[in-house]
Amino acid sequence: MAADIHLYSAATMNGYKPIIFLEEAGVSYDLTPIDFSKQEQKADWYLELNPNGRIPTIVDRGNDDFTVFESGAILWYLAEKYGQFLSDDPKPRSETLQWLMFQMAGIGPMMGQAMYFQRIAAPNGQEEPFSIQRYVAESRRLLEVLDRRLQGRDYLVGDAYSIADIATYPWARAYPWAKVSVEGLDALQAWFARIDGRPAVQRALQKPKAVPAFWGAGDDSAFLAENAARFAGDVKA
Ligand SMILES: N[C@@H](CCC(=O)N[C@@H](CS)C(=O)NCC(=O)O)C(=O)O
Repeated sequence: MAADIHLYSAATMNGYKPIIFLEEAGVSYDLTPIDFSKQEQKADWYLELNPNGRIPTIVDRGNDDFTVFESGAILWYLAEKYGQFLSDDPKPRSETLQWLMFQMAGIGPMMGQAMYFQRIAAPNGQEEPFSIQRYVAESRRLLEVLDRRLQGRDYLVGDAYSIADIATYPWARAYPWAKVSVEGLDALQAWFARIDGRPAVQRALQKPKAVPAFWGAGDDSAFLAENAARFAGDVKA
């Protein structure tokens, strides 16, 4: 029998989030990797599932093929479906959703732009120091907010690992890829180590493929070239 959840994803910060959830929850799922080099995320069949033409997306075969896009909404949906990683108690539930929104509206977009201007624009001949400075400084500020929140706490909402941690970890942990310093952010670094140590997270980060360069490991030159080439069309002549 097919698994309920059919996930369309790729090896990116947003793409890893539902994979981490599903590995942590220990439920079976089917994963279809979306190949950006073939622009599969813009294909008509995919746009029927995700009008934004981006990953990730889930289809819940166990719920009339109900489709969910936007990684934060996907985590929320999965948390409710499987009754995991989101408290039923109104206050911790609201706190979890607050930190989930903080990731979706802050950490993700800002670190994403820090990555874009340093890892994609610059190698394509568009060095923009003003943009780099803006997004790196804002990313660092947001990581300091996380660090303050994590002082005296194991996870973003008290002692319980939640969808707020699952959403935030891939972005914040990719600070080497975004070239944002975490120096002096001891509580944040301890939280990284705590989540790095979760076997489900390590399994998830191998799917659909491992990208050691995100986490500051391994030689990133091949990945950097491949990634920059994918966006070369963004550069105006
Ligand atoms: N807010 C969306 C962002 C999704 C997103 O930006 N996905 C990227 C990968 S991390 C993507 O699909 N990029 C391909 C493209 O832009 O065509 C979410 O959280 O799901």
